[in-house]
Amino acid sequence: MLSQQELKQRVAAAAVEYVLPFMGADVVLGVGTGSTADLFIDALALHRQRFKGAAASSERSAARLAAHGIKVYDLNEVQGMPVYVDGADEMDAGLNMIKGGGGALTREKIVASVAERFVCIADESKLVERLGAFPLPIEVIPMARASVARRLELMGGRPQLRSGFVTDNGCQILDVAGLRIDVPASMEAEINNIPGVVTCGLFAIAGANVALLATQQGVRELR
Ligand code: ABF
Repeated sequence: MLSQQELKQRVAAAAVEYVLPFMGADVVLGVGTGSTADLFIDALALHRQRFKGAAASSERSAARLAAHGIKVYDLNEVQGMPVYVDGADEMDAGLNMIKGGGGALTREKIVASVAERFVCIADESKLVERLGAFPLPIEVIPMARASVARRLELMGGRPQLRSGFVTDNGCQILDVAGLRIDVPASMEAEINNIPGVVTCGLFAIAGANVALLATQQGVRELR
């Protein structure tokens, strides 16, 4: 029986294999945030001579990349990337995701938006029938925290401030339990429109293009 850590290690290695053909001297790779993304960064480092550098979705990932000698680019210096590799907190069969457990959802969504394809790497525990068991992270402008929370309660949610946490962008996060997410893209659009919301942790309007899922029987590729 493989542990969750071993499953994450296997999917991180599989992600490097997946990315190899996209590498090149002028290629910048998009890199996500989280414990699985950390293992991907560690595995990617062995191939750092094969690509130009990386754009990171958090200061945490930027530091890890730099520590491996991988050049980290400001996204403003990057016109395009063939691939963005990142984890998720939940994913459904349509490759819609809930992300943001690590608090990096805004930069994750930004960097992902610049890449041609989003490769989600996860262990099998992340695949769910319907999104929402994991409280939905929403990054908010601090002055709008209470007003956004009231709107989310009207939607059936139970918002909780992630206490003592400030994002890389100087904002705060509401973790919202209890939302009934029947159509992820519709709810993402609705929440995006609440004044004061910076980023909704639903990645459905633009979900993953490919998912590599580590299972006890090996790594599955979902499209
Ligand atoms: C990141 O991956 C975050 O959005 C999310 O919180 C995190 C969870 O993945 P892991 O289980 O790998 O830490 O993209």
